[in-house]
Amino acid sequence: MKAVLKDREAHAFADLSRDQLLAVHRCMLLSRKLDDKEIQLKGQSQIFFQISGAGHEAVLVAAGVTLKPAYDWFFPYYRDRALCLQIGITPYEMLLASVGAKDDPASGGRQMPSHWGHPKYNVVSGSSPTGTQVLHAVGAAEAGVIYSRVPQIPDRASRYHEDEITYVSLGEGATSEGEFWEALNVACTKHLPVLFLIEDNGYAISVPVEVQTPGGDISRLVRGFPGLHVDSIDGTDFFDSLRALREAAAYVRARKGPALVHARVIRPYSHSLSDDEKLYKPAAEREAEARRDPIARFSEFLKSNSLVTDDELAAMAADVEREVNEAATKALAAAKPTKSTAELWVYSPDVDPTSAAFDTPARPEGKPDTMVEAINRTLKDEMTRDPRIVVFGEDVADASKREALPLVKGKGGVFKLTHGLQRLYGDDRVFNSPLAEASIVGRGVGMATRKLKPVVEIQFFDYIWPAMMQIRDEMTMMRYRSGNTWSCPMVIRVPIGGYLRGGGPYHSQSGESIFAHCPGVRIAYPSTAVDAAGLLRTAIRCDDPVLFLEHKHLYRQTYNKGEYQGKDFMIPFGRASLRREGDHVLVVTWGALVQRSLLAAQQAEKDHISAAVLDLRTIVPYDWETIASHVKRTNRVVIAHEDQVMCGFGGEIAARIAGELFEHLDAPVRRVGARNTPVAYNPDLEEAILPQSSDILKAIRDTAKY
Ligand SMILES: Cc1ncc(C[n+]2csc(CCOP(=O)(O)OP(=O)(O)O)c2C)c(N)n1
Repeated sequence: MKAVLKDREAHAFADLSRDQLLAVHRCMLLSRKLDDKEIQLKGQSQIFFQISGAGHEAVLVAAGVTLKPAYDWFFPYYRDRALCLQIGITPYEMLLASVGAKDDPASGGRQMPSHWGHPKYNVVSGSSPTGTQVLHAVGAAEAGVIYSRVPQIPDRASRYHEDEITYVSLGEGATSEGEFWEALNVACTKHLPVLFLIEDNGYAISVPVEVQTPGGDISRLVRGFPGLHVDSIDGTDFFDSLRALREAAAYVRARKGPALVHARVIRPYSHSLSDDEKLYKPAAEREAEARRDPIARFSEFLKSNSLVTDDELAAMAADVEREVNEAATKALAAAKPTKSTAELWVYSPDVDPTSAAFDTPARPEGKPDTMVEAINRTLKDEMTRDPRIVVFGEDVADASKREALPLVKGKGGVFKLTHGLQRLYGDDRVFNSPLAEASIVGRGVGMATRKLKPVVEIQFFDYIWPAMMQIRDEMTMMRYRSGNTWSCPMVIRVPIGGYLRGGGPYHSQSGESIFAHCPGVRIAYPSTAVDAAGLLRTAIRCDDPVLFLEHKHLYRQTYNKGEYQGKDFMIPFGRASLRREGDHVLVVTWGALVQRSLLAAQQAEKDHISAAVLDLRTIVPYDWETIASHVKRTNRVVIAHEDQVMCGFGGEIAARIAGELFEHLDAPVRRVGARNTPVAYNPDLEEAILPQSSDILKAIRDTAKY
């Protein structure tokens, strides 16, 4: 049959053959029927969650037709079923996710269905927080640019394409998240090849767009972003969508900058099965939406242009139905993950940072370094060794203005830890970020999924909180939720802690226990220059995300200086260091409390109490075996940390000692830590709030009395 395209927009796309147009229709139908099938299965309790892509199909198939799977990169949100079908994910694979099957390629039964992921097509695992994915997309796009600019990366040719696009989608509601604006900020500042698709169905659950967005029109708001190509379309119209996406993609492929397509769509199936839109959407509005149904519109187009008959459409629907039913039957019978596999993929199954491979010999080089010098040297040596390492954060570069660099000494971080890195490794690998912590971590996640090795800096622990969502819900969970198909090994270096005499509530915080509560991250907390170098190298070379906590007060002390132990010196994680021998009491400690514990132990000696001091060095994992072996010997234990006693990490250790070593205890486990207040500015108040040597000494004496 010859296509007779009467429709004005359709004329512009006569390059699509009849077969291609029918395939577009079939894909939309398949997407809708899969939603219907899932709804049925959920009603039968055969699956456990459903969220539909109904009403979004036209713009998504247009995106799928435009973009290139396994070439471009995809960060789709949960409505993007039609896109994922179009780029190659099969109905069976989708339904494997619905039933939580072992071989679900998106997650192995870890993540809800419709949270797409498929390594074969460069579809990076999605999470559920609205909007986090936009920063990953920016990082992934940046990774492509970095691969194109850093010729030292040996296998870079296989890792990027000169004209690749990173696609990311989100609802109009999610554009209210700060992360969306952080992403646009970076994408436009760096002219990154990102294609943002905003699927505006008018509601975020029950909240209408006018309440969400000033003027109710997101594309109007973003038109002022320099270099951003913006288009606003009816996303229920396949041809308008295809035109807009092709133009946007051409703009991005030509490296003119990022693009944003704002597509107005409909949402006929309520937000999810837990929502009933009749509660807040009047019947007339629902009827008006129904008239814009993209599938009905497209079949009308096909019929009115004599491209298909009613019988052919019915046959296509029956064929789709058959395909969906067959896939469902097969998926329902698929193997489920066994309970014994519940803990798989929290951490890398391939690289174990506690293993002997990370126990490399020390080869002392030169005079003692401070912790600052030790970290700086380690960063330099590792960046020389591995050109995939990129360093960014606030103020980490020497000077962002290239013309200034030869004229100045360089900043290199507010504490100078990254000084000289930009000069040595160039501004593609060492650069300042905007003042936006979520974007620092989120971009790192995106880069790491593409196998760069981000070593980012959060300027102060006190300001890590905007990045908490990215740390807790993204960085630490990427491997687990994707069934080990995606991972984001990266390092977040964070200056932490107080004792600054004037640091106040916002430059003195501790809080490692908060992150120890996030499965998937490793936490290192060195107290000496030598440990800082050895643990940082392990952090960089390991395959898991690492929070590397650097105590500001320890940066430039003389008591913890040490010789640089060479370019390959590593300390395995989970290996405590006995800083002082002792028979009567064991002090378990870390960070700035190590020195205070040593001083307390010296004092206790005068009372003939022999106290051992054990520096944990890493919090996750922590060295339980060594703690246990010393507790069995001393039968008395004090746990001393800078963080508040209330919910500090000492509580975890104390509970475990009480639970597993009760028979070996001759005294109650004592904890020493900060009072349950913020850290005050006035030095006397600070001293009263943070734990001092005298507090540890008192605990040692009290414990020794038993
Ligand atoms: C950070 C975060 N807050 C709240 C939620 C709960 N939630 C899930 S979807 C949703 C609405 C999203 O609306 P929109 O971005 O417009 O996308 P739509 O679902 O309408 O396609 C909300 C509030 C969430 N998942 N993540």
